Amino acid sequence: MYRRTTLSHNLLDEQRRLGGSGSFTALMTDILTACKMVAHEVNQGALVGNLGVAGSENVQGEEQKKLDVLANDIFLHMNALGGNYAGMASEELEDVHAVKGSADGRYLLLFDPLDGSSNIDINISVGSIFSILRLPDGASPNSADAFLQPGVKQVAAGYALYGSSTMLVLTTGNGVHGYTLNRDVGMFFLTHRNMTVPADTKEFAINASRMRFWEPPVRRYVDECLAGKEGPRGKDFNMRWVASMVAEVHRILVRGGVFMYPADAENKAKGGKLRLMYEANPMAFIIEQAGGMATTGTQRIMELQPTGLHQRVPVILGSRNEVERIVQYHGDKK
Ligand code: AHM
Ligand code: MG
Repeated sequence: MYRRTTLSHNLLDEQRRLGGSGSFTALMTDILTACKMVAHEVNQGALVGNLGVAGSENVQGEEQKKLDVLANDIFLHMNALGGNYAGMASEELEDVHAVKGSADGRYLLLFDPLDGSSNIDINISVGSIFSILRLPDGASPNSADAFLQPGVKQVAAGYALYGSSTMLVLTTGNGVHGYTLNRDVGMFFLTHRNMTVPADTKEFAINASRMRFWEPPVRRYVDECLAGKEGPRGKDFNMRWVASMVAEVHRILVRGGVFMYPADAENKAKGGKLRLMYEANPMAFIIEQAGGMATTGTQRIMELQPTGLHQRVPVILGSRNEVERIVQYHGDKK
């Protein structure tokens, strides 16, 4: 371990390479601190009374867990301290959160402080997802309009995975690297350099309890996978569903696969299940930087023009050849 690079050093290298002022490095350091604090709270669990519901609902009408609220407070507080962000937006807040006293803040932070909330109480992996945008010239961080930029404009995106170990996976548009937290030292060390999604896979992830709502292209893809060696694909597939997008994306980055939360007959009116600005876009950026693909089925996720802070979109991402096949099935409409 002692010969490994730390995330802080890699950020400084990147700053030198880009000739930056240091504010990006500083804001990333604040995110790392927030993630370490959330990791600590998740890890403490029932010992400090962190499990269970908070007794409130978020803007999406979803029941908040105590750790959702705590993780949101940690993100808001830690990332405001450095004065690098002009504003923030969170899954847990209806409106944008302008950062007071940060007239010089040039960046916007969007985050899901604790994704996979249904897994909190059962000690299964959860994570934090974040996306960083520039504050457009002349825009006000008090208005959602400043945040409504397509995913291709992201400066950086990443997630923290609170699993059997805590990891931070990050892209600044120059590949994807993974870092593992040494809790005793309190630092993230580079453990996964240049993460790459294999183009082919024999593994897919979808919530199959929604099968009755699926549209024909998704149903066709899954049916063909399930038919195995005897079917048109000529090989057996395995299936996974953690119900934590961070864990699913991490698995795909490590060994390939496809993750789908498609639009279906039940969720179509809402646009899908997952949120574009702080779930789909950052994960799409990471997956594309690792050589994979991320689509709604008919459009590249990162090219969507957002219309709302909490907009939902269909998400199909992962191994390139499989995602291309699913896109083709959407074109065929069979
Ligand atoms: P959350 O942000 O409220 O936790 O919801 C997002 C999560 C994703 O992590 C996961 O892929 C999906 O919701 C699971 O959905 P389902 O409950 O249908 O299995
Ligand atoms: Mg979420």
